[in-house]
Amino acid sequence: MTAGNANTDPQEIFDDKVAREIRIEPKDWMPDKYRQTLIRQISQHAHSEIVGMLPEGNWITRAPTLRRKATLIAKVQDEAGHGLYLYSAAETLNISRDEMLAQLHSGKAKYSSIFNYPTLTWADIGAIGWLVDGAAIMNQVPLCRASYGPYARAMVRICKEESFHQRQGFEILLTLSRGSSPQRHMCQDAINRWWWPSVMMFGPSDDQSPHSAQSMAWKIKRFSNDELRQKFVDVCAEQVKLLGMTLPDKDLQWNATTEHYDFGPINWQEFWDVVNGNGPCNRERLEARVKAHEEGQWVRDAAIAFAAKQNDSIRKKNTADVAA
Ligand code: BYC
Repeated sequence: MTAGNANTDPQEIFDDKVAREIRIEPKDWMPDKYRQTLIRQISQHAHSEIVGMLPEGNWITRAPTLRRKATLIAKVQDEAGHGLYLYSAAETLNISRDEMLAQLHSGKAKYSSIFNYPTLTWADIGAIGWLVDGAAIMNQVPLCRASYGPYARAMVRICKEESFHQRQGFEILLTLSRGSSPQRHMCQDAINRWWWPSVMMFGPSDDQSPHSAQSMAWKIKRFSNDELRQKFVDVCAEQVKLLGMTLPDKDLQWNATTEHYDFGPINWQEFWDVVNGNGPCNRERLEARVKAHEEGQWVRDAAIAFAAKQNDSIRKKNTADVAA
């Protein structure tokens, strides 16, 4: 596009903005498939944050010390906040929050596979922080540069908070790894159970990922699923040494040629079983979500009534001001 020769073709204006790294904003024209892709990804991301509160919430009453309890409550509360920023970002694409929640509750919309695994011991809270939040950071930092403005801006704060979450998880594991023999065993056992599901979080391999190519062309995604997965493996393979623990992969080995860690085959059958609703906790998670939504109806009603009352008193004050 050249100055003085204003382009009026909406598709060309959109393509030009994406090419020049100018953010797409809610009132800009965008291709319908771009809008739908963003609604799909952002709403699924929001659902993951909200469902992700459940496995951790399970440990708030059983956290071993007051400090651990306070930290875990703060982390779970952060995740509620992440869900809210993301639902708000998705709403700018012309979908209501009620519609998104209905899609989650009916099983139509996905949420991250990782939250369909159980949290069996306190060490699982450490493993979730280190591995699950670690994988989330790897995936989400590039999303701060996503082409859609509201999503990219929401991700900045989310990533800052995820970084705190990851450290609290690692610190829990570090404490256990320096503890008694049962504590060390619990630490290794949690790593063993959470490792492969965390590796799967990045989604199907690139040749099996139907959305990646288009999402990368639109600059929603900046790295492919496999690229991010490899970065994650490389980081964790080093960090696990600080814990004096191991990752449960006999094929994990530094490759001096590629300058990356090689790793063993991923059980994609397990991944798709979990994604398709047949993981260890899918049913339990969805039931808990629907129950919380139904039981929270009075809170939503009260909030709406309070907002209406406030609007009414502002309106009355404005009328009185005009009359005075
Ligand atoms: N689980 O073509 P693909 C968090 C689906 S929150 C379930 O590669 P795309 C945290 C995918 O949706 C973590 N489904 O898709 C929260 C698609 O199905 P549909 C969540 C998965 O979108 C609380 C199909 O497989 N993070 O970390 O290009 C506490 C084909 O996949 C998964 C985000 O949501 C999965 N793991 O790439 C602690 C980040 N993977 O929609 C931590 C934002 C793939 O066609 N999302 N599928 O029915 C993304 O970056 C991308 O959407 C993905 C998938 C990389 C996840």
